[in-house]
Amino acid sequence: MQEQLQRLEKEAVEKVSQTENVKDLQEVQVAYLGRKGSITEVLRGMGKLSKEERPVIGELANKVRAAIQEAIDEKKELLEQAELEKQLEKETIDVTLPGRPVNFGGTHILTSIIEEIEDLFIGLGYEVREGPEVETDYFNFEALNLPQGHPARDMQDSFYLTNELLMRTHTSPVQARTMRSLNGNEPVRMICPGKVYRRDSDDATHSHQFTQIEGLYVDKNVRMSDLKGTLDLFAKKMFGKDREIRLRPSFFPFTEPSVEMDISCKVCSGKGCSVCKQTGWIEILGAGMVHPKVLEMAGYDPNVYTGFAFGMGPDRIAMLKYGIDDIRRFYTNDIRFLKQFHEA
Ligand code: 2NL
Repeated sequence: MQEQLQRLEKEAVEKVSQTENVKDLQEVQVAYLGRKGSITEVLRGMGKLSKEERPVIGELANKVRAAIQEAIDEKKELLEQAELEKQLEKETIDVTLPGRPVNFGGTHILTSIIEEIEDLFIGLGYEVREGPEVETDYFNFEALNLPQGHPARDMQDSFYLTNELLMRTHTSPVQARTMRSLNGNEPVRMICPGKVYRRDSDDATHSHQFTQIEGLYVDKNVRMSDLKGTLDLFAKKMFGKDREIRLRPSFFPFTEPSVEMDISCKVCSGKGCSVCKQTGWIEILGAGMVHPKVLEMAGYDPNVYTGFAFGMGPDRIAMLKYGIDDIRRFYTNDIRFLKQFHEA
């Protein structure tokens, strides 16, 4: 039995030294020291030994076990060390490699235009206000003097969601809501930018969704000359101080009188060219004095309060400013187009 144990020790230590990974090592451990391992098997035969032999073999068995265990532990540490080194080598980072380029996003050109207009009017004491894109028929039309049956309310032109709800066709309802919330006894100076929706077929100059920015100034003694001065300042700041403006009579249901504003053509300085279609002037926005009915519906006494309003399309302004030929370019997200308006 003594010999058997010594042979097993030699055999086990030999096998341990031959293992190449932790898993094989564990198998050796089970094979010799486990509950059904060879050493355990030998010890089962101890019952047959004499009283004198038993402690001697018992001690030897313990030594053998300890020796095998020690060999396993040592080998395990070696293997683990080797595995760690292999992993570290695999994960080595070459800090001298050039970095991967990071793609930065940028502000959309329409957002830039809107922010430029906002900044200008904030400087004149206006507040920026936003409102819902899903509107009620009342605030989108009725409150703006577009009563039922008005041609602009045609189902053909708007995206109706229910009988009462539609995608707003302009940002004016934000202004109607704001006026309404002030109980008819506070002045209003506000601009409202945002997305608007029309049931149009998309082409180079039409999009079913585009942007609008409107302005509203309501107070006692607001006059047409205030509107003209404000628009002149806007045109010069936005398009250059050598620009002239001209107001032409026009019509909107929510203003009376109504005007359209042109700026003198920068390309030909008013002589006439293809950009201004030989007129020397380019149409920029619509405006007018707020219709007394609109003031009244919002809770303002039109005999005490007057106001002006204007509305323009940032899409059109960006197209004019940068010579963009197709409104759809703003919405089809070709990164090569959008990138042209980012700094560096
Ligand atoms: C255009 C013309 C305009 C307004 C918008 C307005 C709003 C209220 C009351 C009165 Cl709450 N008017 N907005 C007035 C005149 C013209 O927009 O051509 N937009 C692209």
